[in-house]
Amino acid sequence: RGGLVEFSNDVLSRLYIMVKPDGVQRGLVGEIIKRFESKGFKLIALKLTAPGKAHLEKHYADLKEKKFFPGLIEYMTSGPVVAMVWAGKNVVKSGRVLLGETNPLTSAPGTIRGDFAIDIGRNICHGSDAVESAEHEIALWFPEGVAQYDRAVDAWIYE
Ligand code: IDP
Ligand code: MG
Repeated sequence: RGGLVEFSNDVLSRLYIMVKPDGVQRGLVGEIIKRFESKGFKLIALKLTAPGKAHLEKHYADLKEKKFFPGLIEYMTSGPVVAMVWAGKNVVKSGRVLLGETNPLTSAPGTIRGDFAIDIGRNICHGSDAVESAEHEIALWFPEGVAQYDRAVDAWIYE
């Protein structure tokens, strides 16, 4: 079970999660990690990093025509972020549910954004929106690669 050989939605897949600068400043790193950890997903990469404008423009390249783009890049470069990769069954879809909607005000209580944020431009945490974008983001943020290890507890999480 340690190897992640398939990357489609219903089987083992990988998700890029990033605590944004406001989440780091507000002391929510542990809380966000805890939710993915206690759900049962496996942490395979983690770092605190502040890569700068060009890197964030690549990360959000699909939004560059939006009028909020300059403000988004300014926000995302306003302090360090915590980048991580989580692995597990259907982790992209499930992770987006844990995260909540883009707008925290309409995110359900119990979700990360629903519980800890108010404004769309300060929504504390990023999560990839698809298996393909997750793989793209993992390559961008972790060119050094991610860990591969077996977890004995997986036998108690997966049937
Ligand atoms: P997502 O983070 O839920 O996937 P996206 O549409 O991919 O949402 O947008 C990326 C990020 O851009 C959002 O998380 C949010 O920080 C920011 N953003 C999106 N829409 C707006 C907006 O209308 N005003 C300000 N910031 C926005
Ligand atoms: Mg997105």
